[in-house]
Amino acid sequence: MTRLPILKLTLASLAFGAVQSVVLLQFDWFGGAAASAAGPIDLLLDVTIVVSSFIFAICCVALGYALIKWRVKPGDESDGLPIHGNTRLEVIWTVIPVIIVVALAGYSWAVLDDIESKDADRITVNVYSQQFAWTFGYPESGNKWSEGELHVPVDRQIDFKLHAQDVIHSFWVPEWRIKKDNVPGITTDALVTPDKVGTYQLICTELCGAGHATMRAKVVVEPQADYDKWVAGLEQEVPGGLLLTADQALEIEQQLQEKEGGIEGSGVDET
Ligand SMILES: [Cu+2]
Repeated sequence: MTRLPILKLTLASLAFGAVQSVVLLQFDWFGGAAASAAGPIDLLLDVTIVVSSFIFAICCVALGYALIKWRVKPGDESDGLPIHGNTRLEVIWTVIPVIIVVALAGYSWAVLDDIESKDADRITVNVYSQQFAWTFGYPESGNKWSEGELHVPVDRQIDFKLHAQDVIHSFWVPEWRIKKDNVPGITTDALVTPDKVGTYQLICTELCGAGHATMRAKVVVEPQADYDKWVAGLEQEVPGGLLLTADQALEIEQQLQEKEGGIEGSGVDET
């Protein structure tokens, strides 16, 4: 049996992996960054790209070497070797990927734990989503609300409480990186600390119906003083119906019907 040129294969894999990493890291995968979570998340992605590049390189070099080295000779009609298995090889190619996956999972966990830690001075903003519009409630400012336009102060952690009035929607401002589903019947949280003043777009990223592509809202990140002034200028309070989840609204409607109509309201037999 021929011995493998381990040194050459290793060098080829390292070279291929390094070139691929350098090429892939040139792309601006996520675009502009405007929240404190963007740095750690982008670094995590870069590390994953580099690790994946070297794994891909090892596979390609091994496959390429085997294809060239053990290519069948012209006229060779014989069978291949009756190889049954190789326990040592199988242990190695199980243990190494497990170590890599566990390490990356641990790193991801640490990043998530870091970006989801709550600041003491965070503010809460309610996000209401429905086909096909976004509205926002500011519970710490007299429960005022704005339609289609979200304002938040810069360098302050915002605890977005996400609500859905009809179907599942998803809250995503690309520059903030965080993306979270709005689910009917429950309230989900997204913690974001915007760190750059500017105007961004909130995009629904859950296919929610015919108008999904148009389901966007303007996001304005501004200094605290400007934010305070803007919220103070809002006139309307959050309408009662929006404060309810779709299930709660349905329950109340049913209760009202039962009170009003007796038998016809409840429909089902009551014996
Ligand atoms: Cu939507």
